[in-house]
This record gives sequence, structure tokens and C-alpha cells, in this order.
Amino acid sequence: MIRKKTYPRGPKPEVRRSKEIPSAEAELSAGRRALNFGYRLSFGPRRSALGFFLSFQLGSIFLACSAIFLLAQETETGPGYRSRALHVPSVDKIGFTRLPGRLTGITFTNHLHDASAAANQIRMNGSGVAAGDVDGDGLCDLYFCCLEGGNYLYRNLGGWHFEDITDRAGVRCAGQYSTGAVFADVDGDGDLDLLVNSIGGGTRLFLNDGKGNFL
Ligand SMILES: [Ca+2]
Ligand SMILES: [Ca+2]
Repeated sequence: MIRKKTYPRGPKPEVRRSKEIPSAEAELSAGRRALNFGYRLSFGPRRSALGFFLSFQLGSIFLACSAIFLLAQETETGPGYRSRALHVPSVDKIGFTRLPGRLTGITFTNHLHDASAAANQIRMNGSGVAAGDVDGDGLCDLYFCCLEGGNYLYRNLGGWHFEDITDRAGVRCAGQYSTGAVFADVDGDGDLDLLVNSIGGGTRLFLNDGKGNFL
């Protein structure tokens, strides 16, 4: 015969709720509600320019405070870096959007002929890309390695537009199978220098003059 063992019950533990921290969406939606309120006042049944002005100001203050609050709350700082979580919207389409080269100015394509691949299959490993601000304007520039035809350096103009400054910068590296690159301040003068690796050609170092011109 099996007997069920029972244990004396103690006092019910007290559950304390911590003060709820408003989420990012809640903060931003508060600002949007204020703007919607203003819109109804301005363009609803009772049109009022003063109502629109006041509510627009209110909504702007809400959004500004929300942004400051979120930055202070979510930005993590450490030695040499800052990071912040990426908020993905719960509605609407998410993910990446393909931007054509005619809009961005980036028309780079990595080329490798079949005969070249057959001669040395290491070439089929592909090539890399380096990202960094080479001219110090605060915008991230891009350097693409190519197996045949030379590499490309694109200067970021902002707004997803780029210009090809490869020849001006002197980093084409034509005539070699470039496999990878990295930007790093090799000489410690505060700007990003460029290291380019290749098959059978060693690693080349280009020193930056601080304006995106390499020696
Ligand atoms: Ca730049
Ligand atoms: Ca440097």
C-alpha cells in the first residue's frame, strides 16, 4: 500500500511587483497618441489652429523625452565601445531591403573565370570586404576585394549613396587575387590604414594620410 506523504504548508509568500519600466513601443506610442490628438483637434469636427499648435508641441516633447529616455536606458557603454539593442517592430514588414547599384553607386562584382578557378581552387573561397571611416567624416566607407580586375573603395556620401574613390586613394591592387582586407590604425596616428591579403602575393599595407589617400 502506498501512502501519500504530505508536508505542512508555510505562510503564502508575499509577491512584490517591481515598478514597471515602460517599453520602447509604449514610450513612442505615447508621443504618437499626442500627435493624433492634435490632428483630431486641427482637422476633426472642431478645427483649431491653437489646438494643433499645442498638441504638436506636446507630441514633440513626448517623442523627444522618449528618445532621451530610451538612449539613457538602453545604451551600454564599455571600454572603447557603445552598444544598444535593436528594436524590431512587431508589425509591418521586417528584414533587409535590397538597394540596386544605380541608386547606391556600388556596382562592384567579384569576378573569377572558370579557367582561373580550375587552375587553383583556393580562388573559389571568395573575397572579403572591409568597412571603416577612411576620411574621418563620420560615415562608414567600404572596401571590396576582387579576385580578378582590382579592388574598389567606395566613399560614403550619406543617405545610402557612395562614390568610387579607388584610384584617387591608390588602393586598386590590380593584378593580384585579393582575398580579404581590414581597416586598422597600424601606425597609431588616429586614422584607419588598410591591409589587403592575396593569394600568392602576400599582405599589402597602405598607410592613410587621414583624408582617405593611401601610400
Ligand atoms: Ca567616411
Ligand atoms: Ca593610421
